[in-house]
Amino acid sequence: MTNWSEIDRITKQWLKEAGERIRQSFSKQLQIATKANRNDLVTNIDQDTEQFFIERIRKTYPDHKILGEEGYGDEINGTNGVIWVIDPIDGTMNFVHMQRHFTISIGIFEDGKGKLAYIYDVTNDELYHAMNGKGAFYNEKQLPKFSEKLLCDCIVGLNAIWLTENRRIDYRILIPLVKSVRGTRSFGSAALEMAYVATGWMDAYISLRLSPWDFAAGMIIVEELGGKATKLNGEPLSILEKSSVFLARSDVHEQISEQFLSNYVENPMRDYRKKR
Ligand code: 2AM
Ligand code: CA
Ligand code: CA
Ligand code: CA
Repeated sequence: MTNWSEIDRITKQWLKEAGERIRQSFSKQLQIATKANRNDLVTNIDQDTEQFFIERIRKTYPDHKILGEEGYGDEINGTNGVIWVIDPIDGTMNFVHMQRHFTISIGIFEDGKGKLAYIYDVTNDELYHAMNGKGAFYNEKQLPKFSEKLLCDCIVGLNAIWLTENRRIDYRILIPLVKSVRGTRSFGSAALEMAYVATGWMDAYISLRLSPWDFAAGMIIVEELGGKATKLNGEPLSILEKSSVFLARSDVHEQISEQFLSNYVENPMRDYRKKR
């Protein structure tokens, strides 16, 4: 039997240690490279942080598998067993430009079911976390389950890029939504924005293209609170594929789906596993 409390304790310790290393790096010269395009950044700290976790997981839990953005983990072809889904720095552009508003995001799954989740705001030393069946927390404080809310009182996390011509969605689909809600926000770290939905600081988050390491932790935390995390067409998310992501308290999820997303069609995205 997997000892989740023990894994929870040790992961929190590792997060504090990795966070301290990252904060130390603020005073050092970064090595910055680009990936798919000139705005898609990666630094030596993204890579070091992923390796930091992978070394420790492999040593402590040799039978666990790891899916990490920077590719030092395992090739994952199915959801059997325990899988750690890790984004060592979510919001690399924020990390490079602002030294804030970025997180370490970790979701841990067993046979496809979300068990533990961590979104660690490194600069503020704040941890959003959840254990399946045991609740979701902001630092030590337990978060309340979601209550109902009117759409006109909602703040939605949404990147302005999805309101310009793009390959993933007819940008006109989201305009009426933007007009109907109280406001929109874009913080540049998908995981952090999902954490803000969990705390109730925002009410929904939409992205048209995320990878499993972007949404793994946020999905577990929001579902633990009775919220919904799906693709924009309502289909379930999978840690084996990239997709759109739509996460919200459940009544808001329902209202937005019915009123604004019925014309949305999801195009399958290139398998992230074939990119490496
Ligand atoms: P990242 O910083 O780990 O790459 C902001 O753009 C959010 O979208 C971040 O959470 C970022 O994660 C994520 N994202 C996913 N794919 C991206 C890409 N190709 N380029 C930039 N950001 C991406
Ligand atoms: Ca990245
Ligand atoms: Ca990310
Ligand atoms: Ca990242």
